[in-house]
Amino acid sequence: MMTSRITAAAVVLALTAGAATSLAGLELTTNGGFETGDTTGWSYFPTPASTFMADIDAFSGSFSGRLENLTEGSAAVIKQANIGIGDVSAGDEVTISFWAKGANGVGGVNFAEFFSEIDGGGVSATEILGGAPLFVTDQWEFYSFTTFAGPDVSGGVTLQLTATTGAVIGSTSLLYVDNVSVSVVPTPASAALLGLGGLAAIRRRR
Ligand SMILES: [Ca+2]
Repeated sequence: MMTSRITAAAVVLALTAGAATSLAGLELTTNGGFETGDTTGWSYFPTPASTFMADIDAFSGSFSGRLENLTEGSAAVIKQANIGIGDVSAGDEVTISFWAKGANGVGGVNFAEFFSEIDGGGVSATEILGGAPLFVTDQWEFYSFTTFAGPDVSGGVTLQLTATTGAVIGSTSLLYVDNVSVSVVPTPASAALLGLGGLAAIRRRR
């Protein structure tokens, strides 16, 4: 599986490099650094005892995003939802990165997930970035993932971050994020098709 993934990435990277002078991506997020001082650009799905706010405990600039969930056995969720409509195409290479820290009590975890959205509802691909919880610590750390847009992104793409608690008394989850970025390197049609082929190969092997 790793071989397929690397090969697909290499193919798309090589074609993209040949077609463009720069690999700099197009940024899709709004207020990824929370410098508006509020949660503009973010969708929030609370639990009975969760909070989401801009916080002055920032990695850079003046604010970060602070998501805390104190309800056992639940997930508080924030999203950059349905971003990049018209800018991201099927098979495009997408890089997701952010700084994060946090504190989790008794089974609390944090996930970063990436969805390829279909216009009108549903998804064409979902991925837990890194394939596991983020394992945040009390120090700011950098997280970066490269993936590919799914076969239908007519509804754009979504980055979802969670503060997920376990179903045990005292389970809590606190997540700070800053400089959240979702960037796409638009690919020529031929590269997008090859990228899709690579994705299909990866999916078949799962
Ligand atoms: Ca910031």
